Amino acid sequence: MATTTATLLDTTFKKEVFEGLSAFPKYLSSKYFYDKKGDKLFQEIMAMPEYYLTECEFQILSSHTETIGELFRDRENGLDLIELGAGDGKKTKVLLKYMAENNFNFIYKPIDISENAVEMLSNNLAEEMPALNVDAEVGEYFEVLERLKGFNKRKKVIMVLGSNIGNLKHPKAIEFLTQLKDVMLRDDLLFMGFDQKKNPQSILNAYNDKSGITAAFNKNILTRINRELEGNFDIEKFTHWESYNPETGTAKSFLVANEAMQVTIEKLQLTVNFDQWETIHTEISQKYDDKTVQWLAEKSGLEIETSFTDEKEYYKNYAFRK
Ligand code: AVI
Repeated sequence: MATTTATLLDTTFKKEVFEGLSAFPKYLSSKYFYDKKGDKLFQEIMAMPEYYLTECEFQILSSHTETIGELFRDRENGLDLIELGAGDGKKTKVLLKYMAENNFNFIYKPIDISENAVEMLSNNLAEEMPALNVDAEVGEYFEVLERLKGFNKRKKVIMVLGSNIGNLKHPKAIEFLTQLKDVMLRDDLLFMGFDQKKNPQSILNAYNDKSGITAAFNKNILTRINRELEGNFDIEKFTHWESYNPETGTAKSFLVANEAMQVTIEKLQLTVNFDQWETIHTEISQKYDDKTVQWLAEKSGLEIETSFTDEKEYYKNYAFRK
């Protein structure tokens, strides 16, 4: 009996890879960068001098710790600090330490799509800050947000660092912000990082480092298809390509086929033909300015309460209320 498409495409990963590689132009979602190897490569990206985002946000949280901490505080009932996409928690620890040392009554709830990241963070916090009340969870943002609706009724501070919102196109970003607004109560806060528009060369360098770590990160999506879906991509035949449009603030990553080739993906019963120089679009990393963030907030029913920036004004963290 012939396998039906529904039986064949029985996971979101399979379905989205099938759709993206059958489309013209071809695309794949950057959310699939993050397997064990992808997580490790992203850690390396965050430590690269070219990838200024991490250092800028760390500087913001370190130089405004008290103001940010006091913005979060609820002296009467305490608060729940929920972090979406917590990663290794390096930046958050600055705030957690301040809160712990200044008698905040709070629970820290880190949420990440990577089981690996959540486990490492929980173990690390248990060792470094054993008195901290941590309630970690693995899950996709949108799915976890649903569950947050029934969460404690005391103040919630939802934190999304790392300019993770930049990996969503504006309509999806508005959908995401609107869903966050929907789980917020009147006194809740949303604290979010937005990488800012700046000298275009610095942005290109951040996404096209000389050591090739970002290239390996981008290509990891093909390695993953080879391993998990029995594909036969010849990774060496693809070039990592980055573009930045200073008008729209959109950085885009592509994989470019260096020659014409045919790729088969057994588990999808799919043959993909590439012309020479054909592309797979893999990621957007949106850069913002105050006007754009204000527009996103208005579209999502949120209000900007305040914002914090670093010395070079490369990056901003905004606090929103509903
Ligand atoms: C996770 N995200 C915000 C990163 C970014 O800057 O778009 C992922 C990344 N892609 C290439 N370098 C880093």
